[in-house]
Amino acid sequence: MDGIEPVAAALRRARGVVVLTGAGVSVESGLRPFRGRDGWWKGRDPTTLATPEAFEADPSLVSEWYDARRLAALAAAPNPAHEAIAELERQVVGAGGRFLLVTQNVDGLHQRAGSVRMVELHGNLTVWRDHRSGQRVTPGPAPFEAYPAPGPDGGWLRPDVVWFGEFLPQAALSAAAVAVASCDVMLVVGTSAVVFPAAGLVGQAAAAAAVTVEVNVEATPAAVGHRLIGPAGEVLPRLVREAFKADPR
Ligand code: BV8
Repeated sequence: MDGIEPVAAALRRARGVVVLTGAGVSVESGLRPFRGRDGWWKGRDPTTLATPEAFEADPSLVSEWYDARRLAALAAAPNPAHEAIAELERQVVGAGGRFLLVTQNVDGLHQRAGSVRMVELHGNLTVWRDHRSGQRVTPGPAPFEAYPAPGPDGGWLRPDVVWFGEFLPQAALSAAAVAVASCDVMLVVGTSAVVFPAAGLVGQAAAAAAVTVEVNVEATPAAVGHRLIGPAGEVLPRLVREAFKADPR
């Protein structure tokens, strides 16, 4: 693949690496992307469902959609892209460098692949909360018996994710901004780069003179210095092998 060597060399030299991921990194695990027809569910566009207004208007439909995604995530397995990112973390940290994975994904697959130094900007599907009290619960592996499911404090259960118009968890966003401000390389993997403030991190990395690299099956609006076009499950293992001559587990 053309262009992989300069990126591998930059990773080898890097003292600080940030990886920003989106739904595309989980496509090869069989999970749907968020945008495009592949992401639609029962004829509905996800961007019209991932809002507090949609939940208030139709709590049954929105919670059924999220429960289907929760069960799909639990049934899915990390793919070579997730594993390569976990290996990259081990290589960078093992060489005394700083590493942070910043994911927009809510499926928990990065953690299951072994990523440790990471933040979830948009929450996590496997945790739900009472929409009135905020009391969190972790539902079992079976589907909810009713939609919306009753919460522990009399409200409806909603997924513990960040909907459009809701604020991101401040600690996660701050950790991401700090890591980006001092990174040498930022990989932008499997994201359409249109959702803020996550997408804004790419410009912040470029402003910090980092080498910015997109890994995607197509070019996106992300203003990066390098583009490695191809499925993340193929590109990332090759990139990590090339950079560290190590085989991701
Ligand atoms: C907020 C919930 C303060 C969980 C999601 C500044 C400018 C403009 C707009 C705004 C701004 N600030 C705030 C906004 C508004 C809004 C926003 O950004 N709107 C956009 C659409 C214009 N942002 C917010 O509301 C955020 N909150 O800022 O609070 C505030 C409050 C009130 C008023 C103003 C400000 C909250 C954002 C979070 C929203 N919640 N999801 C869930 O259901 O999952 S975001 C949603 O999009 C998903 O979580 C997803 O993570 C995220 C990004 O999508 P992607 O991950 O990129 O996925 P997508 O399908 O789009 O793309 C997949 C990519 O993978 C594609 O490029 C594809 O080519 C590629 N691909 C496919 N296969 C592969 C692959 N790549 C590699 N390998 C493959 N095999």
